[in-house]
Amino acid sequence: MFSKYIRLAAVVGVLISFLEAADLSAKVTSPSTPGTPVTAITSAGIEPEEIGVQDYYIERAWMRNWFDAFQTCRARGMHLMYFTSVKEWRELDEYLWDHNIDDVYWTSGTTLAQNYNQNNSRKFYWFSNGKPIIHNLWAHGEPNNLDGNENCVEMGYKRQSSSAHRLNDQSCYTKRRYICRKYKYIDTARTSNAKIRSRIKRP
Ligand SMILES: [Ca+2]
Repeated sequence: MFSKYIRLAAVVGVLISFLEAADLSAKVTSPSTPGTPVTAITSAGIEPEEIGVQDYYIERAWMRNWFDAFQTCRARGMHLMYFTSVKEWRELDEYLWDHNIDDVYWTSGTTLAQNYNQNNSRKFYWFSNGKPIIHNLWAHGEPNNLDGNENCVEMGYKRQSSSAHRLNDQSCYTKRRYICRKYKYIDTARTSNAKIRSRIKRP
């Protein structure tokens, strides 16, 4: 009689072991979500700063490669930095110095979509608005395509007390801080020049 119970217990034990093994196997072989889970980047807590007549977000903490910086700005409803005039560049340049937050920042300038591997015909564009970089904002001796690998545009690499944050071509995988630009509609017919001037910081 007892041997019958012992055999029954043994069978139950084997069955439990089998189920545990099957469960473990299921955990190991269950399909995982492709890619690495990431925390969504949102505009929450992001406060753009008004500089001149534009709004910018100046990243003070995180450093990212150019692609990551571009994507992060878009995720926040903004665009990686671009300039439409020398005046815009100068206003931002002065703001960074005046607020002691100057660093090296990614802009959306790039030659990746052009003949970037041909040094004698390299053309740079603002990737955020598709316009060519026509203003001479380059630092002295730049763009120099060092090691044939500098296809993205940063500002501030050779910064000095004057003409601080000029442009430099840099490897797109270098990690930098970055500046996002928030599209701001300006009704020029309604906004007087006096009002614009009053909002532009003067040294
Ligand atoms: Ca360079």
